[in-house]
Amino acid sequence: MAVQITTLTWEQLLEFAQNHTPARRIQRPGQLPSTVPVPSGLHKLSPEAPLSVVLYRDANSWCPFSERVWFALEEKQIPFVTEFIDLFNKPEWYIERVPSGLVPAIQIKGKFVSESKDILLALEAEFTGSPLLPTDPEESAITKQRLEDAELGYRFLQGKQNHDQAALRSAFEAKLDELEQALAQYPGAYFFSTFSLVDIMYAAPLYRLAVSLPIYQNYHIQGNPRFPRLNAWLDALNERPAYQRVKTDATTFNRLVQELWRLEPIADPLPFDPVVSGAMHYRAEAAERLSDNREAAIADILKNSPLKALSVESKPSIETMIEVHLNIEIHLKLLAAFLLYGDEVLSSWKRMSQKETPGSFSAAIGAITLAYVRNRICAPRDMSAGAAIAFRSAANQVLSSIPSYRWHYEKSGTQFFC
Ligand SMILES: N[C@@H](CCC(=O)N[C@@H](CS)C(=O)NCC(=O)O)C(=O)O
Repeated sequence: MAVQITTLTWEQLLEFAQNHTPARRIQRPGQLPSTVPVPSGLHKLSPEAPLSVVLYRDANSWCPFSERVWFALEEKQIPFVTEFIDLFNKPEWYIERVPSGLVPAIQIKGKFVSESKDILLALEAEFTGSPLLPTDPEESAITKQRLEDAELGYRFLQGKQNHDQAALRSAFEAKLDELEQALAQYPGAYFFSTFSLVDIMYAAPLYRLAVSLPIYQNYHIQGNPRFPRLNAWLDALNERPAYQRVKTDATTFNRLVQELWRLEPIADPLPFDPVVSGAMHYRAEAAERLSDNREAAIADILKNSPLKALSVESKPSIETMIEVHLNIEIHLKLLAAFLLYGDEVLSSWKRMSQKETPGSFSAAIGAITLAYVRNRICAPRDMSAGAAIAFRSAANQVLSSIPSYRWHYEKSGTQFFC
C-alpha cells in the first residue's frame, strides 16, 4: 500500500489507529497525567450508576503496591475511578484520610482503606465475583498466611556499596529457591490451585527483577534452568489480559531505577520481543496515543528535549521556530504512520528523501525528536507496556532510516567508517 506521509492528516491516523485497537483512555483535562485507561469492568455499570470504588495511586504509575491493587480490580472486573496523588506534593485532604500518606489507598462505598494487602482483602470481602482467594477454606487460610510473607526486596538489584554482593546474591537465590518449591506444591503454573492474591503480590517485584537484574547485575531469572517453575509462572502471568493492562515495561523500570538509585548498566538491554512489537493492536494503541496527544508531545519536546537549545535558548527567528516545529511534527507523523502501515512508510519516506535531499537540520531535529519520545514514554502511565514496546521499537526503526549524510564524508575523503 502506498502511503504519502506529507498528505496524511493526524485525524486520519487517529481514526485508523482507533479502528485497530480496543485500548481506550479517559481524558482528564487540566490534570496530570492527562488520561487514564478505561477500567475493563466499566461496561458492567449502567451509565447512571455511581462508581463506588476509587483507587488513589501515584501520578507516575510506577508504584508496585498500587499495581497490585489495580491488577486485582482488573482481574475481578470491578468498575472504578482512578485519582492520582502527586507523591512530591501530597494534597492535605489525602494525608487527613490516609495518615501514612502512602499510596495505594482505596475508597469503597465511602470508606478508606490503605496498605495494599488490606486493600486486596477488603476487595475480596466486598466483591465476591472472580474470587482471588481459593474457595477451599484450608487453602484460603494458607493463602492469607502467605500474603504476609510476599515481600521481595530490591537489595540485590541495588547492590549497595558496603554490602557483600555475593551474600546478597545468595540470599536472593535462596528466596527464589523457596518460591520455586512453593510453586511445585501445585500442578498448575500458580502458587495455589487457582490464580490468587499471592500471584498478584509477587507479580510486580518478580517481573521487575527479571527484567532489570540482567542489565544491572548480569543475573538472569528468565531462561535460568535453576528456576523452571518461576519461568513458567512468569509466562503464565504475562498471558493474563489484566496483567497486560497494568504491568510496566522493562525500559520504563530500568530507566527509573537508573535515575532513582543511580545504577549503572553493565549489559545491554534485552531485545524487544518481536511478537509484542509487531502486534497490530499494540502498534495501533501506540499510534493512537501519539496522534491523540500530539500537541502535548510537541510542546514537551520543545520545552524539555535537547531541542530546547534551538527553540528557546538561542532566541530563534520565527522562521527557525516554524521549521523546528514542522520537522518535529513530520517525524512524529512518520512514527505514527510506520506503526500503523509498516515498512512501506519507511520505503516511501526514503524514496522521497533521496529525491528531495532533506537538509541535515531536518534530520537532526528528527533524530532528537525520535530518541526523546522513545525514552520519554512511561508504561503504564502513557500507554500499556505492550504498546510502549511497539512504540520504542518503531522509534528505533524510524531513527535508523534517517539519512546519514555519509556521502559528504566520502566526498571530502574523511575516513569515518572503517
Ligand atoms: N506497605 C505499603 C507500601 C506503600 C508504599 O511504599 N508506597 C510508596 C509508593 S510505591 C509511597 O506511597 N511513597 C510515598 C512516601 O513514602 O511518602 C503498601 O503495601 O501499600
